[in-house]
Amino acid sequence: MFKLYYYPNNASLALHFLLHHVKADYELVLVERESNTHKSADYLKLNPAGRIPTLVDDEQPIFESPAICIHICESHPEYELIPAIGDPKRPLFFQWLAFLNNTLQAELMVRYYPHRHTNDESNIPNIISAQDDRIGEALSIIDSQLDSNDFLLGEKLSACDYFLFMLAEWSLLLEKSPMDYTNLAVYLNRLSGNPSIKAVCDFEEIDLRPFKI
Ligand SMILES: N[C@@H](CCC(=O)N[C@@H](CS)C(=O)NCC(=O)O)C(=O)O
Repeated sequence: MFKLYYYPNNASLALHFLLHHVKADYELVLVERESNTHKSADYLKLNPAGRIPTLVDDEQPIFESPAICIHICESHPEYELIPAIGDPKRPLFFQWLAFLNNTLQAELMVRYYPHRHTNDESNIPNIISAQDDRIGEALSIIDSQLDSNDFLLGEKLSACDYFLFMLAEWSLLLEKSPMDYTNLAVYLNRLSGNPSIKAVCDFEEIDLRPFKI
């Protein structure tokens, strides 16, 4: 039995897609961000970083979304959302998951929370503009990968695609949205019809209309 500590459209979203996809036995626990519950003593016992998400598997809390992502996939290998040990695609799975979390997600965090990265308010517009360029570079790399691939790893859906969909959704507000990239637009439009994405976005009240082409 899994317990996912989540908040709508936060870094828990990709994991919510995965739990839905593998028909896991899971419970959702809403973390009240408005009242800073993620900084409460009880929550910090589960996740000392005070971030969302946390997954509790039986008694074991796990934090960091890529770690949780791999754990969910490996708990349900029959769904093949991660290539098996020995499959040449497995290192590529780790490569893309790391790129999504350590590069694209990290750059988005700076973009949306620029005040955490300067003590001088007047720097904020420069930080945002620099981040838009860096996010654009990451999206271009992904767009090229999708030039001849239906999914990030090739012809088959993996957990990386759910992770990317979450980050693309966060990026919709940028001046150059992911829907402005030729291959990404087709890919995201297709993913927006994925049954787990539809069900979870419906539940978390996330509008999928921007992904229509
Ligand atoms: N590296 C972490 C980052 C998680 C993260 O930054 N979550 C955001 C929500 S999207 C959060 O908890 N923000 C609250 C805060 O930074 O205080 C992960 O991928 O799990």
